[in-house]
Amino acid sequence: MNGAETLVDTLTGQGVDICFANPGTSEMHFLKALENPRMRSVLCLFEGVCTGAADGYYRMKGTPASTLLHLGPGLANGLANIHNARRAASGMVNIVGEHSASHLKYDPPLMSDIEGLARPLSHWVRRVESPGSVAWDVSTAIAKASERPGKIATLILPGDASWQEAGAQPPLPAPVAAQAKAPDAARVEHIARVLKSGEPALVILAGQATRGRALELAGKLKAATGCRLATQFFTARIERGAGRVPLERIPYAVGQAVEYLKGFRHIITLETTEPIAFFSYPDKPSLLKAPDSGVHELVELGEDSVAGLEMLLDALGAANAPAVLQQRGDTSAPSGALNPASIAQALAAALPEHCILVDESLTTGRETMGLTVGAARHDLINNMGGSIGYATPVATGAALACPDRRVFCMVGDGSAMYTIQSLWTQAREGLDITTIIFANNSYAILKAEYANMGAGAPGPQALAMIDIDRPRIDWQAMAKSMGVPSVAVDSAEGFYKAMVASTREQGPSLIEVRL
Ligand SMILES: Cc1ncc(C[n+]2csc(CCOP(=O)(O)OP(=O)(O)O)c2C)c(N)n1
Repeated sequence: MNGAETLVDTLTGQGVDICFANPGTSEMHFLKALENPRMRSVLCLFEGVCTGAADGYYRMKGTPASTLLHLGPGLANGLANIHNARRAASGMVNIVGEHSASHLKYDPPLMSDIEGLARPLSHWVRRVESPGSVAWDVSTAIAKASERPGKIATLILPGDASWQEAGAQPPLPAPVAAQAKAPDAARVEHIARVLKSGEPALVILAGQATRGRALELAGKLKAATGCRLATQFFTARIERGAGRVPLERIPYAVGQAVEYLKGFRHIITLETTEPIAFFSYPDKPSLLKAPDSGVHELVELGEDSVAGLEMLLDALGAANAPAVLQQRGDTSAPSGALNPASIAQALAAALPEHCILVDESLTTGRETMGLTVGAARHDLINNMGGSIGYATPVATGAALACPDRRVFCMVGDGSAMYTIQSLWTQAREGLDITTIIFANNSYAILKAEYANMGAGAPGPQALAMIDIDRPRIDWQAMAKSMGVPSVAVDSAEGFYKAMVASTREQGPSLIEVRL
């Protein structure tokens, strides 16, 4: 086997069996190696789609995908969604093609400092020095990406290391399942005392704590102590809906968040920090809690939330408390004008059991997603890094991770334009994804932020940088050009019906919601 074949063989041998790829000349041997039947190769027409898809795949599967990126510029195109993935603690293995060492000395056009581009957003970067080390190198990359929390591992693969015979490889270390350690017992005892005090406490959950057994245990904690349970405004993945433990959401707007938090004497965190503002503003605080409330870290990022909550419930003698569960909410179909509330109501009515909801709706969904908490059970995914253009790639990766579940991708028209090529991959792979474009022809959030920053009312030049209505984007033509059927709606009942209709057909579809 040559180096590229050894690399792909090692990836699949260690469970990394999907590659989101955008290849170039330096990756032709890698492409040949992708003939390996154990590897699913998915072509993406922009590298930001590759890296965002790897993020979505990890969020749902919990194991890293690989990407194939073309030298420094290909990696650079993928960096914004690597940033979002890193912030979401998603692991991924990036394979970045490179010229052979013998060619680099001539300073060819595509030469760049790949390590320099990769390092700020990767936890681990290595250049393959010879085909003889490729299996070792990629298995180290996989181990790094699989750590808990997940890590960004970037492996640079020069052409000659790809095409030369790899020969015998050193024996690989046995893969070690990532183990999160339990939090410190003294910390848990302290928090038990805080909760026993009866003073108002807010428990903020993130990471692994917003799903599965940890979420159930949090529901018991609430029942036993009367504490409230919340998430930050953005969370990597939440299991929610009727029958699950409901989590409140700390508001996005600084004033609302300060108001929400002011009554809590104690803030207890699991895999997150105390709430902070998304941006700094001239006259608003960065830290959102009341100055006299205490912050107590129960579980650090990378520690085991299940163990931490079990220890805490034991310390409180509350292991057998029943969890507080969400009741089915109002899931009647709405009618009338489209607005954030009627849109959320339509979602609550139409979301099918077990679906996945990727949210990049910005102003359209910001205040109203609470209305969907009593919908059928679903997973909700948010953007953790604030770099827009994450949703359609993440939806693509989530659909590949969970082929039996429909994915709904709510995305503002401005955000959608960053990575709209995802639709093409969705059509090609036949993925069950409903993309919902909120077409307000504007970067609406920036209008509010203009005022929040104290800049007053935007003048015509500023507005021209915020409105995206000239020319108007033709979403249905866009979808058609990439092989995705679409419908446009301008009423709440029309949106609801389109949502339901999309679940009856296989493959991707797009709903343009005209606002
Ligand atoms: C990579 C990147 N570029 C620019 C921004 C700044 N930004 C934040 S929101 C936004 C516009 C979003 O518009 P849209 O998705 O249509 O949502 P709306 O605000 O209209 O609800 C922009 C440009 C960003 N967050 N990330």
